[in-house]
Amino acid sequence: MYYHHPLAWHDTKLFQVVAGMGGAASRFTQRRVERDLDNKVVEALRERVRTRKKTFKSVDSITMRLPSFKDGLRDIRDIFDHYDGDSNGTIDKEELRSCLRQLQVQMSEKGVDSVHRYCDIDNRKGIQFQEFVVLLCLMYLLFGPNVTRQVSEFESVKLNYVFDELIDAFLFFNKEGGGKMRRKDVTQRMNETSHQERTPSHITTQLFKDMDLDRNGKVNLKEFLFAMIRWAGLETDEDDSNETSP
Ligand SMILES: [Ca+2]
Ligand SMILES: [Ca+2]
Ligand SMILES: [Ca+2]
Repeated sequence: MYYHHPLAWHDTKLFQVVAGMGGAASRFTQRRVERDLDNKVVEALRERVRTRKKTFKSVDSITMRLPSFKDGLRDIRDIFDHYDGDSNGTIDKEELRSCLRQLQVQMSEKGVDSVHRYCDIDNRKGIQFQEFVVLLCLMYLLFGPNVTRQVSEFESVKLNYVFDELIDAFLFFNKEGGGKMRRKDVTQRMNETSHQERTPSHITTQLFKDMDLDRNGKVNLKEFLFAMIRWAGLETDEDDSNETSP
């Protein structure tokens, strides 16, 4: 037997296990945050399916709206710039906190952190402009039209209309509002309304891949919105197309 100095315990197996738990715990928290917000979104989507008339009848009718999405969403640039206090092109947690406070979204500190993490979709840390658009649209879905009050009344009406259409575009593919679009939903919807020939499967496959950012075989609303915003061509000066994943 030899004496173990307490400080030497960081060499032990147990220490490695305990230290490793930090990472596991944060991954666990991340998954829980993701799931909690996904569930809230699904609740709101289902409510919407129950209470609203359908907006879109075909994929074409959605595609045709892309230019007007772009036009409508441009106004968000001003909101983004306003809350990006240090003008570094990224909304950090502190900036998001003050943003949501001013948009009168009632949320705990933890809630804000969750939303910040949830909407950090790409590989650049923090919330960049396109992610901010997704974030506002989700807040609109969860907290109602007051979220856009910061812009002028006219712009706010316009913006809410665009958000409604974007969410309804998702519901075109996700009819029940279950929150998870699968590849077969895309294939099915793209072919049932097309007057032309079937869309080749490699195209629908690629389309789905472009949307399914975490590659889990399902596209949720935030992934869908992020894709729509990119397709609408809503980019910032410093954003360019090379940031999309290969
Ligand atoms: Ca900033
Ligand atoms: Ca980001
Ligand atoms: Ca996914």
